[in-house]
Amino acid sequence: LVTGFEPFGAWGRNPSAELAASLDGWSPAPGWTVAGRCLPVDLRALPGALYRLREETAAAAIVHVGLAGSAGQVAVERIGINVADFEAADNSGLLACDEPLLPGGAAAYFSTLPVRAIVRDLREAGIPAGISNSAGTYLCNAALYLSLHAASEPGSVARRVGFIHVPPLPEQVAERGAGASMSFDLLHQALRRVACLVSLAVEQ
Ligand code: PCA
Repeated sequence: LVTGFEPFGAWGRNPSAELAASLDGWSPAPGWTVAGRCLPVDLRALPGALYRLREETAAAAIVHVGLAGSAGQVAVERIGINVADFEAADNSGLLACDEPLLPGGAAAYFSTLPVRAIVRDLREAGIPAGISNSAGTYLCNAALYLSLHAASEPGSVARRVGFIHVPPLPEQVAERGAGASMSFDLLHQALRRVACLVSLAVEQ
């Protein structure tokens, strides 16, 4: 399962959802097919959306993807934390403040993607990438934390779960005036490489 997010805030486009859609149906390895889906930028709707996608796909691996306006490279997230604390409202108008995602839940979960191997592979392919130690405290961190929590429960079929933040597209940065960007083609290539590595990691 590869997910992106719908547009939010000042971003009229979200490349993450377009990337997920562009991978839908693609086979990264024999016996594997990507389900590319879109998640809402809505904290109250997110747990249900994640649950339905787990039920629909029974995915052996989950790679969430989101837009990070300030990212200068493909950022492979290392950790999801048990907090929602928004600087701007989500698409439902909710402005969460110091809210646990799961009251009484673990403080944090580490990504179970091979984060170091992914970064190494992308860099070797000429794609700027790095490990990020914070996915923020908005919807992206929420998706990472909630999916890692679900994967830690008995009976879960998701063996590898993680999150990748992508920079905005060049045309998005051009509109705003300044900042780093990466082309859709390069991001698409990056996610294909990630899907291959993750399917291999599950089979190992
Ligand atoms: N990025 C936001 C939420 C949706 C998205 O694509 C984030 O980084 O939390």
